[in-house]
Amino acid sequence: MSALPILYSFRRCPYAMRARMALIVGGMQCQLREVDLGNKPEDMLRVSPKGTVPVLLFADGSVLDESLDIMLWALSQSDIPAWLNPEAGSLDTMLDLIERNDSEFKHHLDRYKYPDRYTAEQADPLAHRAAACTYLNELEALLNTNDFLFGPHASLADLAVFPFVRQFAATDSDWFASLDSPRLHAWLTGWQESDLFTAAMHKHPVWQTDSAPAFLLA
Ligand SMILES: N[C@@H](CCC(=O)N[C@@H](CS)C(=O)NCC(=O)O)C(=O)O
Repeated sequence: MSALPILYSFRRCPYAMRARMALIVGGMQCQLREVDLGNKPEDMLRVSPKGTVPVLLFADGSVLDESLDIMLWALSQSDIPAWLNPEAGSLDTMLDLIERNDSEFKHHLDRYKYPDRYTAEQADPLAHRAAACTYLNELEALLNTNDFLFGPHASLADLAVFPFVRQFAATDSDWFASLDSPRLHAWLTGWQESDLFTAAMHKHPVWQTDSAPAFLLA
């Protein structure tokens, strides 16, 4: 068991969610350490001083502390359903869409969901909600041709983007349901109800140095 990688995670963090989903898809067993973001473990900060989750620490001491790097590593270990080689695109086109999720869409999502954190900018949450729809409309257009973002099967892009769309939708679920985006609604529901997401959202108590090991894969 000591050779297993250790994943420092936070259940409700969208970056950690997508890393956990990719690790599960890749069949990568890990020791899971649920982190209290208000009281981060020193063991985690020692290997990744920037203090964000997820962090994946390997037995040889190497570290991946960006969620996308963890996903790419996990899926490349066992890319059985070709999550990195979608039918309707390429790794590069997926990475472009993910990059825009992580910059443009996340920018608007944060200002829509947490306007109190951006009072200095005088952020108008509804203006940011409207701006975020440009990205969501692009997702809807992609989903018009296929059930998933880059083809008839799920891919890296679906996993990477879904937790952020979920967060956006939950900010005002009635308003989101009123959008004329039937393909996006179906895609989001499918992911929210998936066995993969259910497995990734398993609850673990906050890790303490004397906790018994917990594992990502049941
Ligand atoms: N670029 C990083 C971002 C990770 C990130 O920002 N995670 C948040 C939680 S959702 C975090 O750990 N924030 C630090 C804090 O709240 O102290 C990644 O993709 O892994």
